Amino acid sequence: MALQGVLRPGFVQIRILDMEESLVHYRDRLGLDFVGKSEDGRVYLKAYDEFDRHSIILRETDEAGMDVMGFKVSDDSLLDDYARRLSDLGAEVSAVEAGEQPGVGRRVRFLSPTGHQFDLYADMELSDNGPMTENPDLWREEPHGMGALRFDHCLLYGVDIDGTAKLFTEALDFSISEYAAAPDDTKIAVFLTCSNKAHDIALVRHTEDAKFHHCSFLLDNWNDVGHAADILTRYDMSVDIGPTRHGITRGQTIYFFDPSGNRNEVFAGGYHYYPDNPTRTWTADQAGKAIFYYERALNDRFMGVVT
Ligand code: M3P
Ligand code: FE
Repeated sequence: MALQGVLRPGFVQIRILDMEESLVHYRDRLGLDFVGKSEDGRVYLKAYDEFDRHSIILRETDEAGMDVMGFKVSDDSLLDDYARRLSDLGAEVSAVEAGEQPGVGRRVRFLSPTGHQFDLYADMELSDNGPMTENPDLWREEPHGMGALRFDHCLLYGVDIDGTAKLFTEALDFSISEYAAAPDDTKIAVFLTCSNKAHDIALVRHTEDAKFHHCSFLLDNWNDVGHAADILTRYDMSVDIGPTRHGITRGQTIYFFDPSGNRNEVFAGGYHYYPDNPTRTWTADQAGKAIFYYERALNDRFMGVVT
């Protein structure tokens, strides 16, 4: 196996204001499967094409946003090495005990300079409702709602995006696939990958730390992005922008809000990244095209509304 180390975003724990309406949104509209509820009230969901037990965790509280984003690592023996590399670079590192989330092993937690919490973990139980493995059909149960295949990435906002990007590149071996910079070379947005995907996490410079811009789910194709748009209108859901396309990453996309005001994205496509690829760059005067390739203009709500 060539792909080792940090494999992919594995989970995100999202703060929501009302569990019942959030379940309608994430289960019935996005099309995730309900996995279970823990004693503390958190609800666990997964997308139909994911093998692991869960990927989305909803925690009911009085303020929307993201608690923590978890990355799955190929082997438990790597966790202590990552913890040391992160703390050598000045990150605050702590341990989360096995079982804090049902079916999940020990986690290494770190706080980034932009004020976001991230976890690294190597072990999560397999779902008994994951993709078939023997003579596999396309799916065990036909996809419902928007038909989200998997949790794909998050975009996070904060002040010191260079500091957070440095942790991901120097301690966790991510690559910068693409970035946008101001005329003085200050980075405005950084797209980072640990895989063959155009991005696994993205950061945008912002005046406030610890902000959540969106979590994103993969769809199969452009027609499914259109189907997602049909669902958004049918159920009178709050749309941000789209269907459209990104210049950065080239994904075909639509953005909308969950009932608590957290932004979600569903997308299809995007290029394949290899670690020997040169970094793609965008200048600030082309930021409109970079973000919305068809509109070629930014939208204040997209840039300004975060949880
Ligand atoms: C994406 C994506 C910026 C760009 C967002 C791009 C700067 O969400 O999935 O490619 O907000
Ligand atoms: Fe995105």
